[in-house]
Amino acid sequence: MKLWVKIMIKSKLVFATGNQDKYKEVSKIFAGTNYELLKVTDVGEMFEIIEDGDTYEANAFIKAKAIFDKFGYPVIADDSGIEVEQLDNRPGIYAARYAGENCTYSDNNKKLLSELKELEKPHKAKFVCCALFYDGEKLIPAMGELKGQIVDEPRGNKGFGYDPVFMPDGYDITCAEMELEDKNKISHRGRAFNNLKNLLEQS
Ligand code: ITT
Repeated sequence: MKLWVKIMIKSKLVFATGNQDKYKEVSKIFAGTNYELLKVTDVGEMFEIIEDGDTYEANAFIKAKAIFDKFGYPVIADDSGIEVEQLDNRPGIYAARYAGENCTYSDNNKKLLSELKELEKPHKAKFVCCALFYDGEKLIPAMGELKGQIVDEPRGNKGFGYDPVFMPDGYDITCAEMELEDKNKISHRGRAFNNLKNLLEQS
């Protein structure tokens, strides 16, 4: 009797990010697919990439192209941010360095809470993410959003960035109080990369 063994050859895909928290989230989404998700440091040395685009998609493409041009692997990248209605959608694409160069996540959260302190509640906000695939020829973007509000005090120690101050609509916990798998099911990044994964499977 012949034993047929199905060998699945995975395609390598480099995630063009220096953010290990994002890598953790997205590697869960690509687990069990035909893609082997690599870190930049698996193929070379990470270098500084100037994100000077004026949209999420433009910045995601800048990161993807920089890593593709340097290492030659097919790439995924994301650019994400948080938009607060009462702040005219700030910090938006500038979320990472909202409290200044070299600021910490905690500095950003403190600045955000202090800006909202005197304003009426709820402080409606949304996380936005553009995920994108690029292989030198094909460019596939996919968007995801998560609506919610900014709470008064940081809560929870899971996740990263603005997670401790963001409570999704329909929940009474912040994203930093959720397990990673649960955040991935509803988050801007989870939605964007699940959309992207489906588009890749169809392409
Ligand atoms: P890379 O550019 O290397 O991917 P980054 O952290 O600089 O990493 P962005 O330019 O996309 O990433 O900046 C997004 C910032 O928005 C990020 O640093 C966080 O402060 C915030 N952010 C994005 N997604 C978030 C999430 O899921 N939870 C909490 N904060 C998030």
